[in-house]
Amino acid sequence: MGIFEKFKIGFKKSASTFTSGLKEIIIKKEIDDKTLDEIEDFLIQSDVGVSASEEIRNIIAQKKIDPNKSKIDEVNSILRNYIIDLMSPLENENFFKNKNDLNTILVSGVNGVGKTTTIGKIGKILNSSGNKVIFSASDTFRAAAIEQLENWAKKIGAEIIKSSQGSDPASVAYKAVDHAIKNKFTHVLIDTAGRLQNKKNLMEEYKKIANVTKKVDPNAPHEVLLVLDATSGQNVINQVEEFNDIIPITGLIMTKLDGTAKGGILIAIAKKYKLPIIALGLGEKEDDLQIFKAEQFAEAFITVS
Ligand SMILES: Nc1nc2c(ncn2[C@@H]2O[C@H](COP(=O)(O)OP(=O)(O)O)[C@@H](O)[C@H]2O)c(=O)[nH]1
Ligand SMILES: [Mg+2]
Repeated sequence: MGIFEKFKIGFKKSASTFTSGLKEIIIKKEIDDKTLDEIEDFLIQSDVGVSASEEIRNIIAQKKIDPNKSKIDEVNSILRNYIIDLMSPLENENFFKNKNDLNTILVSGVNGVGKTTTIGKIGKILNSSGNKVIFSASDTFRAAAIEQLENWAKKIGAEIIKSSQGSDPASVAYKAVDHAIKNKFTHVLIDTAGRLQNKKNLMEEYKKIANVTKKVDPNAPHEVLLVLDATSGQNVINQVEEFNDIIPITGLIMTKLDGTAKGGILIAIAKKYKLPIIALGLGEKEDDLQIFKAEQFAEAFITVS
C-alpha cells in the first residue's frame, strides 16, 4: 500500500463524514442563498472555522456553477483548491532534509497529545535517511515517560540522554545538546512533560529548557514544535495561542487524525495562524507519520472512495 492510500484510509473518518455531509446538502438543490447558508453552517460544524467557512461560501457564491457539470464535483473542486492555496505555503520540506549542523528540536504540547510517540516517528524518518539522531528525555515527571522514550530510541536506533525521575528537565536537555554538538549529531529531539498551559510554574520550566539549550548553541532551539491532538476539537486553538506566547512555535504536528471525524480543525488553524505544518499522525506505530503535503491533505479530505 502506498503512503497516500494509507493516509486516505487513516483519514477516512473525517473525509467520509465531511464529503457525505456536503453531498447531502448540495444534491438536487439549486445553489441559492439558503443552500450557501447551509454549506457555510456545515463547514463551521466540521471545525473548518468561521473565517475559512465564510470565505469558501463567498467563493462558491461568486463562481458560476456549470450546469453541465455535477454540482458536487464543482463544489468539491472549489474546496480542494481553497485548501491547497491556503495550506501549500505551510509545507516545510526543509524539515526532513538532511542536515550537516545540529538541529535542536523542542517538542511541546499538553499531556497525552502524542509528543513522545511523534518524537519516535520523526526520529525514525530522520535516522533512516542518514541523519544522526539523539533524544533528550526531558519529561522527567514520570519514570514511565522516560522508559517510553527509551523504547522508542531502541526501536529506531537513536541515542538517548536521560536522568532519573524527578531530575531537572533543563539539565537533561543541556547534557543532550552538549553531547550532540561534541559528537556531531544532526538532530536532538527534546521530549517535554505535558504541561497544562495554565500552570505558570510548569510553563516557566519549559522556557528554562529552551534557554538552557542556547547556552550550548545560541541558535537553539532551531525548531519549536507544538503537537496537537485532533480529537481535542476546538481546545487546540487555545493551545496554539498559549504555547506560542511562551516561545514562538515554528511548526505544528497534528496527531490522531486516524481516530476522529474532526480533521477540519487543521484548516481552521492554518487560516488563523499560518504556522508551518510539519507532519500528521495517523496511528500509534512507527511508520504512522505522514509528512505534511497540502495537496494530499486536500485530496484525502475531499474525496472518499
Ligand atoms: N491513534 C493514534 N494514537 C496516537 C497517535 N499519536 C499518539 N498516539 C497515542 O496517544 C497516546 C499518548 O501518546 P504519548 O506519545 O505518550 O503522548 P504525550 O503525553 O504527549 O507524550 C499513546 O497511547 C499513543 O500511542 C496517532 O497519531 N494516532
Ligand atoms: Mg510523553
